[in-house]
Amino acid sequence: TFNGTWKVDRSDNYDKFMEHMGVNVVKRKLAAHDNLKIIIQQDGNKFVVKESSTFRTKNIEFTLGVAFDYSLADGTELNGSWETDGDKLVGKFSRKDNGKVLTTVRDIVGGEMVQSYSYEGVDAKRIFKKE
Ligand code: MYR
Repeated sequence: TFNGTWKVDRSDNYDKFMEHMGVNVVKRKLAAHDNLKIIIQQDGNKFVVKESSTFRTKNIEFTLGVAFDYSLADGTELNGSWETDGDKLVGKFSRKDNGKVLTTVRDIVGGEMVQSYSYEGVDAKRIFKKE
């Protein structure tokens, strides 16, 4: 289950990933230490996600398989949805500015939540520990 409070512990290739997304160096430096915390509450197909970081606090509600809007901390707007694939959550989102697709997967591995991101052939991961 994904329910709980997750704090980012470490990231893999996140700077390169953001660079590929077009995030400028100043924001990338800040994002490297964003202290991202994600509180996930799942009730059947419905999710409430409370996101907080040094950039912002945000509440997101969505239903599996139903598209919703989401904006990244730098203002980039996405639209897409999460679905389940076995024990994983798979998100497929499109950028509104260029139509390109960002896919993301959440998986629990050894008690940690691993979120991987893929955009235009560049992959990154952020790994969260449960609080
Ligand atoms: C949520 O479940 O947390 C809300 C919806 C998340 C949508 C997709 C997140 C992609 C984040 C990519 C970060 C890359 C920054 C350049």
